[in-house]
Amino acid sequence: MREQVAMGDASTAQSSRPDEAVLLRQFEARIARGQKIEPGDWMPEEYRRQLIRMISQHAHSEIVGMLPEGEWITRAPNLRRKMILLAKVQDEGGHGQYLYHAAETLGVTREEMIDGLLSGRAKYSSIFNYPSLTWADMGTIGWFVDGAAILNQTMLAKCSYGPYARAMVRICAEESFHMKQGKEMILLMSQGTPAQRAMVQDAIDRWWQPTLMMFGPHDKDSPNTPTLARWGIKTKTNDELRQTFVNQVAPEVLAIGFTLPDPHLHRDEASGNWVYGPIDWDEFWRVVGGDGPCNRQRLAVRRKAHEDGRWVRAALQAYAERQAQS
Ligand code: FAQ
Repeated sequence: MREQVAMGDASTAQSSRPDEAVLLRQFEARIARGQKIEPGDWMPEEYRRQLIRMISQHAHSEIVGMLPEGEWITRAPNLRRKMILLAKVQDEGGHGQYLYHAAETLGVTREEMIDGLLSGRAKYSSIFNYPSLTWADMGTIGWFVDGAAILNQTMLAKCSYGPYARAMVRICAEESFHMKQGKEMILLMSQGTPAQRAMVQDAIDRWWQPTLMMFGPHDKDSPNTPTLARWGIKTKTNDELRQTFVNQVAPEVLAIGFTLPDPHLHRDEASGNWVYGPIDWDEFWRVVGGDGPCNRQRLAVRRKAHEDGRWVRAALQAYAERQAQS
């Protein structure tokens, strides 16, 4: 009897709903035509899962990414630099908000995402687990880290999921300002005192490899890329973006009289690419796994911020409930 009911349900469902394979074909045809997928549209569960994974990790990265630079706001050398840094860190907070909103359109709640971050289950970019030791780190983060983020995010601005792509358009415009202020700062310091130049060289030496790691593992070790590429979320691979970054930034670093900490680095005349040496993937996976120089510190700061904000959330909730009743 139970079996009959179950079969009856299935046949009713089949007659009233197009077959999953047909839906998938229509979905993939829309992506192939360059149309965006929007929140209410049918999508494969794996597409939804991948997007939630990536967008929430991205949102967490923006929020944790506020910390290495936030530490320098009170130590900026003058008012102009303080205003620029304050605006940049505030922008990162805004990016996190757009991205949490974009992920919410896929059915995940803000609470679930924040819980993932604070419990240590969720990932965020490895780069933000390195310490910002000197003022030159502020310029280098802008130049390298925002520069790397822009390359990745310009690609994502064309991705197949509408809310993510649209969030990226504004984020990229702001990241572009971030990158330029970093580059300008380093350019200025490159013309400064020997102590300033030494400080910049030290920052470049510490941030170069972690920035290359930001793009993710080599393509052969990147399990998510094939699915993301199939459905138009990633249109370039980790290695392609990393190579574009090295091609852009390596000659600029050398042109202003600094070196990069890579004895293998050279320009390959045949391809025009700047060839770089091996990346320390053991270090990368250690950092991603929670054992980087600042992982514990970063999460402790976020947990405290969450606790400190508890009364604000409670007040907002109470206000919303009162409004709903009136
Ligand atoms: N850190 O299969 P793949 C910014 C994980 S925003 C930690 O290649 P996928 C702005 C990956 O999640 C920076 N984990 O993964 C700013 C996966 O694990 P899972 C963040 C990493 O997704 C600037 C596993 O390794 N940007 O900087 C990392 O195809 C300055 C296997 O990897 C985004 O999030 C990593 N670096 O490619 C803020 C952009 N790389 O999840 C403040 C959106 C890989 O299966 C100051 N995300 N993993 O357990 C993406 O484009 C991609 O997710 C990639 C990774 C390219 C990051």
